[in-house]
Amino acid sequence: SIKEQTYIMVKPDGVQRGLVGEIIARFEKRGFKLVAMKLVHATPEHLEKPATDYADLKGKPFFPGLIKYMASGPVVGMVWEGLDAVKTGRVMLGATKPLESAPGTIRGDYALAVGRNICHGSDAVESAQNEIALWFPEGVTQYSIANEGWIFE
Ligand code: YYY
Ligand code: MG
Repeated sequence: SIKEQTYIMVKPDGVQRGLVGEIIARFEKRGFKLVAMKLVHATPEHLEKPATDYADLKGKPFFPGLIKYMASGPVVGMVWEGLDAVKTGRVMLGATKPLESAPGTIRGDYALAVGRNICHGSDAVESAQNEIALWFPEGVTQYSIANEGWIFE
C-alpha cells in the first residue's frame, strides 16, 4: 500500500556523528513522505517497552549494553510513508551487522560495529504500527504532496 508506514530512528551515535540530515535525505529522495518526526532523549524504561522491536531481545547478552547506548543521548524518531515502506526501509538501512551491510546502504556507508549501527527501522508492518503508537502517541500528520503522481503509478 502507498499508505504503509514505518518507524525509522537515528540512534544516539547517528545524532552525535551528524548523520541526521543524511538519513532524512535518503528517505526523502527515495520518494517517501515524512509524516512525523521528533528528537527525544529516551529513558531505558521507554526503550524496553513491549511495543519496541527491542522487547524480543531481552535476555540476549548484548541487551543491557543496547539499552544503555540507546538511552545515552537523543535519538531522532521519524515515520515515513509510502509503497512497501517497512521492507524498503530495511533495505535502505542495510544488514544489522555492518560487516554484512552492502555499500550504498546507510549502515554499509556509515557504520563499522553492530553495537553502533546508527539507525533503526521497524522489521514488520505490525511492529511498525506498535512502534509508531509508542513513539508518537499524539499521532502522525496527514497531508498530501504535490508530486505523488510522479512517484506512484
Ligand atoms: O533490526 P536490527 O536493528 O537490524 O537488528 P535486531 O536484531 O533487531 O537488533 C537490534 C539491535 O541490537 C541492533 O541494531 C544492534 C543490537 N545488536 C547487537 O548489539 N549485537 C548483536 N549481536 C545483535 C544486535
Ligand atoms: Mg530489529
